[in-house]
Amino acid sequence: MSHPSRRDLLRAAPLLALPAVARAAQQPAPPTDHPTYPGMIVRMEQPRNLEFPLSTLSDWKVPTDRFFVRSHFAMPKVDLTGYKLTVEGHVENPLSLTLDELKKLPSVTRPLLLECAGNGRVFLVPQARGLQWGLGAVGTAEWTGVPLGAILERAKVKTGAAEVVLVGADTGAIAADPATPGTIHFDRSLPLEKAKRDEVILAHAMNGEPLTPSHGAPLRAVVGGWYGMASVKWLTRVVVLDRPHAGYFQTMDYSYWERKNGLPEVRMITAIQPKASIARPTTHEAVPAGKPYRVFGVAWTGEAKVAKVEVSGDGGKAWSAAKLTGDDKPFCWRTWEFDWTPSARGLVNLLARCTDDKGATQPEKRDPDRRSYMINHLVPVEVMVR
Ligand SMILES: Nc1nc2c(c(=O)[nH]1)N[C@H]1C(S)=C(S)[C@@H](COP(=O)(O)O)O[C@H]1N2
Ligand SMILES: [Mo]
Repeated sequence: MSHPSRRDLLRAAPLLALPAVARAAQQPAPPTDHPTYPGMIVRMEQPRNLEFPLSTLSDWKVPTDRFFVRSHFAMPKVDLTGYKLTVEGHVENPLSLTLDELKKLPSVTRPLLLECAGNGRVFLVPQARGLQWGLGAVGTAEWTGVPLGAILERAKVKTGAAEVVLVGADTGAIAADPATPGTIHFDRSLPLEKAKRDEVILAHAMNGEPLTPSHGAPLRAVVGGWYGMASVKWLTRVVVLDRPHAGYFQTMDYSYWERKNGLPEVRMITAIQPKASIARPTTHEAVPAGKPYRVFGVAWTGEAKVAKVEVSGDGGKAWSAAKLTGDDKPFCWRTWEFDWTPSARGLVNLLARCTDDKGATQPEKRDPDRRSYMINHLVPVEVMVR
């Protein structure tokens, strides 16, 4: 940061003499966001939506300045001194907690993965509406905060409680069909059983630092095992309901079709599907023939564990097991590698496939009932062997 020179201070002197209100108006707006890695892929300028370039992955943890950003509405300005989290609705003991009070509660630090339900949308054929995410709307970070379950315990959830709605401070209106009913907050619910689980925390720190504005400062939910839309940022209200919530972001949006007795029904998107992504080589990278190349990637799944990752160097005819590396941390991705010695020269389709310990694996073909979400069908990385 540059310090003001004496000249700057002298020039500013007349301003300092102005009444406080006028002075505030003349000052530049405070920085609204943290600096990000220059290699971030900008998927939208306003609101800012940034993709992590997965090829730069070197460790299991993604540094905060490279962690993807997904925001539906303009970033809200949350006044930190007046900030309060309220816990209301179907509870015996409604709460209103300041940030200091929240930080004094017993906290946990744990790594958790976030994946946007639209990650990989750029690979859909035909092209789908929405942000055209490639491989990098996903990341694992270390989060510090209070388990949501502990807060619900303090609020004494009444019997008959069914769901917990998490409400963000951000607001906006979506005009595209289906439109929102005017201006709404971003909100999302969790069934009470999920809300009470250890992997659901209200985080005030990310990778050992206070949350940055774009990642939801001062407080956000992190819902391990579920797609990112459940991890509500800029959290201000927790509303306990005695019935299921049917908010915009779990009906009109972030939903899919499930066929029951041949009848399609709307379901809210919840658990992450298994997926393996190849970080290196990247698309159209030149790979030498006849020499081992270390293919490197990550694999993850939602409410299960990664059991195996397989790699195919011939477009999916033959598969070989990759080596899972690093620690097996719950609700995180697993790094993997594979020594690949390509023989045939020319364009080759390299594929990776994850299977979890519940037997779920990646489909070969895209299921259109998933609309433009939960994208985990096999997508090759085309490389040039020469
Ligand atoms: N309040 C609020 N919370 C939000 C969102 C949002 O737009 N507003 N986007 C959600 C979506 S869709 C995702 S994928 C994650 C992304 O979190 P990140 O920006 O920290 O990567 O935040 C979720 N929480
Ligand atoms: Mo998302």
